[in-house]
Amino acid sequence: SGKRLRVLVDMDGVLADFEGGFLKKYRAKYPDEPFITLEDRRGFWVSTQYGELRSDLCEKAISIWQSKDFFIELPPLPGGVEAVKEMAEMDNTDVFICTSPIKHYKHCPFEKYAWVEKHFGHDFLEQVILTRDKTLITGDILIDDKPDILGVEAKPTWEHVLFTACHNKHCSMSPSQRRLLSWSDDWRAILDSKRQ
Ligand code: UMP
Repeated sequence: SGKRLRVLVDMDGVLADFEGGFLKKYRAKYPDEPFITLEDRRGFWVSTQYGELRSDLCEKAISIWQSKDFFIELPPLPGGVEAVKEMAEMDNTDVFICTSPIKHYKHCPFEKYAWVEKHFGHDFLEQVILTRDKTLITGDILIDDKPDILGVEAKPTWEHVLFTACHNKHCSMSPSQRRLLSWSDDWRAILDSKRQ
């Protein structure tokens, strides 16, 4: 009690189904090329694993998320939008969507704002943080599916709660690190544990 809780929520792989959206559009554009099922995904970087499958598939994978309408058409992950809306309505709680745009900026940053407007409404654009370095952003919790979140700040203020995704479910973790298995998992208990 006393102090407000600041929750940072990642977008791709946490609120928006980047992996599912990628695989569907990759298979539609390259029906005769090999692909990696979600069950076989390992490592955060899709492009790296496709490049290991066959070197030219790295750039074919990248072409998918650089295309117009990729980010805006990502389906929401189950329960995510509802959970963030509920969080935002909680007393003494500030929620921000904290997401890293790709450097091919023609469509991605625009479509990330458009996705938030589509699923949360125009007013929620106030809560969007686009940054390539999440260690610079202060908060109590960062819910993110990327196992290693690094940047110029060696000691970020937030506790990283790893959101389980197809690419990280086999990752070993330090005993102190916590996971959120899905939006059906007890995210309210994780927030409450930080309120003291
Ligand atoms: N991304 C890549 N290459 C990949 C996988 C994802 O560039 O192989 C992009 C998509 C997102 C960003 O814009 O990286 C990940 O952002 P965060 O989930 O870390 O916010």
